[in-house]
This record gives sequence, C-alpha cells and structure tokens, in this order.
Amino acid sequence: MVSWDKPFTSVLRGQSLRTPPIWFMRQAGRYLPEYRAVRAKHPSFVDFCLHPEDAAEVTLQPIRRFDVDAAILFADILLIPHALGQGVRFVAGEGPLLEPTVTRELMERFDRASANTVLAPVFETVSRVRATLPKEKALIGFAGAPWTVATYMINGQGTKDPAATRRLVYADPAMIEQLMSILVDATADYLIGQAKAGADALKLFDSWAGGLPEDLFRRLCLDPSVEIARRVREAVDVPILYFPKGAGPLYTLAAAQDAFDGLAIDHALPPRWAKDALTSATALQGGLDPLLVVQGGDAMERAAKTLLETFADRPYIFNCGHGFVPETPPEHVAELVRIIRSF
Ligand code: 1CP
Repeated sequence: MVSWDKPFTSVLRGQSLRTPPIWFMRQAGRYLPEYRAVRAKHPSFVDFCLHPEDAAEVTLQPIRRFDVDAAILFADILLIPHALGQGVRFVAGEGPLLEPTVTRELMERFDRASANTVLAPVFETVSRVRATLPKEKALIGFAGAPWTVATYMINGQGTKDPAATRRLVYADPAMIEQLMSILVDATADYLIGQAKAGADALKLFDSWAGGLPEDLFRRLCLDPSVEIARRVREAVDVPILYFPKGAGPLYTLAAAQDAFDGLAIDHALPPRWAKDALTSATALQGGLDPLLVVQGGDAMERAAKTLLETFADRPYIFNCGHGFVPETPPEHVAELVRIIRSF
C-alpha cells in the first residue's frame, strides 16, 4: 500500500515537496540528555538494542523533541553479526569490538537459521513504535549493507586499516563471496521482518563504501545491496534508500539502479554535481555536514539553504551527510528544523 499520507514516503515515491521532509541520522543518541538517561540503564548496548520498550522510547524521543518527519528504528547495524553468532561488544569511548574476527571456521558455525529469532525483539520495537507514531510520520527500518557489516566482522572494529580488508578481498575472494552471500540472506530476511512489523521505509547503510576501485564497488557494495533490495521488493512494498557513503563519482552507478527509491548523499559530494549527475535516482536525501550543526548559526543556515535551493525542484529529503556527533547541541537541531520549515 502506498502511504501518500506521509511526506517522507511520498518523496521516496517521486513527489517533490516545497518543504522537504526532515529527519537526521543518529537523531537518537548521546547528544540528547533523555537518551543518555535510558542508555544508563543498560550496561550492554546490544541488550539495549534488543529491549523493545526502551528501544521504542529512544526511537520516539527525537520526534517528540523536534517534530521531525521520520523516526529511525533504534538498533544497530552490528546486530546481524551478533545474531549470526559473532561476539559484539561496545566499549565506552572505543566503539564496537567484534570477537573473534571472522574466519572460514567461524562462518561454518554461524547459526543462519536462528538469526531472525535472535532479532525478534527488534520486530517488536518496530510494532511498538508504529503503534504510537502519528500516522503522518514515517518509521524507517534499516540494516548495514553487506560490505560495511563485513568490514566490521573482518577487522573486529571500525576499519582502522581499509587496506587490510581490501587485501583479504584479493587474497581470498571465495571467503569474501561466502561471507557476502550469508549477509545478503540474513539482511534481506531481517529487513523483510522489519517491514512486516510496520516499517514504512528501509535504509541500507554502506558507511564504508568509499575508497574502493570501481570493480570492487560494483561487486561488494552495489551488487549485494541491489540483491537485498530485489528480495525485499518481492516480499513487501516499501521504499528503499541506499547510502553508499564516500562513493564520490561512483554514486552515478547507484543512481542508475531502479532497485533503490532514494539515495542518501554524504557531505563530500558537491550538491550541484549530485543534482546534475544523479537525475535517475527517484529521491535524494542529505548532504549537510553534521559538524555544521555543532557550530550552528549563520554557517549552518547558509549551507542548509544552499541544499534547499539546489534540490528545490526534485524529490528531496533534508538530512545530514552522516550522523550527528555526541557534542551536537540539541538547540541547534531545533533551529535547523525551524530554518527548513520556514524556507
Ligand atoms: O554509547 C552509545 O549510546 C552508542 C552510540 C550508538 C548509537 C546511538 C551506536 C554505537 N549505535 C547507535 C544507534 C544506531 N546505529 C542507529 C539508530 C539511531 C539513530 O540513527 O538515531 C543507526 C541507524 C545506527 C547505524 C550504524 N551503526 C552505522 C551506519 C551509520 C553510520 O554511522 O555510518 C554504523 C557504521 C554503526 C556502527 C556503530 N555503532 C555504534 C558506533 C559508535 C558505531 C560506529 C563505529 C565506527 O565509527 O566504526
């Protein structure tokens, strides 16, 4: 069913709105005191993500505070490795740690059949949020794209050395192919589960898509993400956004795929170039440097207005080019929403 009543999904279906819908990556998170209060109850971040009541609460916090047009499910891209059976921990001040790092032996032991059972609390979070969210607000479900999740599984953490992952791709292509195939299956099932539980749109985060040669970008980022989108579409009718962060000119390859309804652009992509080169993408989203929201004031306002002017006559969703950082003042976010709504 097409949700024309929601500005966010109507843009993903191809409508241009004079005032674009707004939401922000990492709109729930450490910059919000009400988030930190709930976070403090959970020593384990994974347990927090799998606690439907608290995950639903923090999903809704930015809607209450800023009245943005979409809520993003509170979860993490690393729940898939957790559900498959790799140990995932979040260490304060250090970010995620996955142990042991993935090997052929570990892959053999992955419990692929039970992954969606482990992830069932996430589906419950989705149902709870959808039951509470006003009908004109969209709920975005998400997952990491296979290459980005594989990067964490191989390195054991965010990639300190992208060369090590690329070396493994060249040295053991069969292992990478097997890992990608496991991730395509698990991610497609997980996203279908989120859509069936009530997500209005889905987003695939390919945060480590940058810095790859074209053939690897096609093989590791685009092909698996398109395959996931194809499987999701076969099962459910929800729009899909893809975010190949840092892909530069290779964004044109993603724009040419009709598997995606929208492309999220990062802040390193020139907006003018994106407007002219990515015409085949139904909708574009994003582009503002999240550090300008830390700064606030005139610099933030000028950059936001440039984006609004550049994308005024095409389907566009306002967002940053990456997530908010913890030092973002919430009042700058409120000001940014006001600027966009009064443009
Ligand atoms: O201490 C804390 O509270 C942890 C901070 C945090 C939060 C709020 C993490 C750890 N994950 C999340 C939630 C989260 N992660 C959401 C939902 C909330 C929202 O956006 O409002 C989403 C969509 C993600 C997605 C995610 N997790 C990505 C893709 C987007 C991106 O930022 O590029 C990635 C790469 C992760 C891994 C991850 N999880 C957490 C951290 C600190 C990281 C990044 C580590 C690194 O830089 O390598």
